[in-house]
Amino acid sequence: MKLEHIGIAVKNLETSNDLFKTLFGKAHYKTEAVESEGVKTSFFQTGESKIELLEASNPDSAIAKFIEKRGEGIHHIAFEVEDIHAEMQRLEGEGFRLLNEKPKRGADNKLICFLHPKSANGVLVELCQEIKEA
Ligand code: CMX
Repeated sequence: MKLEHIGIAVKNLETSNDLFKTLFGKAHYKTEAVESEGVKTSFFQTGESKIELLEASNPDSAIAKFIEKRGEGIHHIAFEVEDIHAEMQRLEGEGFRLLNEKPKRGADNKLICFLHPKSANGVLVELCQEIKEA
């Protein structure tokens, strides 16, 4: 598995885009709203991996709940896999708790699946596989 990105929950995407632009010395390369997850996101390229900033776009979203409970900060780490279906089956067989039965469509042209942090030493893990259009 390759570290694809680290997701960081933020209160205000615009303000944080400026902050991380200053940190990295370059701007984010895209923003994207994922309605199904209730988030607005932006992506920065950092070497081979990325940083994804996440702002809640509705009060019931996972990001809104996370910020309310724990404040801003690292929300998840995402690993790129070749075959997400096979990895989901393998990891479920190893005792990890999958948060979705089937891969769903996430930001940045990916099929994604989350593993519950309680089954991964307190870390919310995302598996992702690039969607290759036929
Ligand atoms: N990292 C580590 N621990 C987390 C966490 C996170 N991101 N989010 C919640 N937790 C902890 C909670 O603090 C809680 O711990 P305690 O019981 O010790 O207090 C525990 O996990 C369980 O929390 P919960 O109240 O049962 O569940 P929540 O309603 O907070 O949901 C989670 C947590 C992970 C199941 C839910 O956020 C989820 O399904 N996430 C997957 C989807 C997602 O995160 N989408 C947003 C990103 C989308 C994108 O990248 O595009």
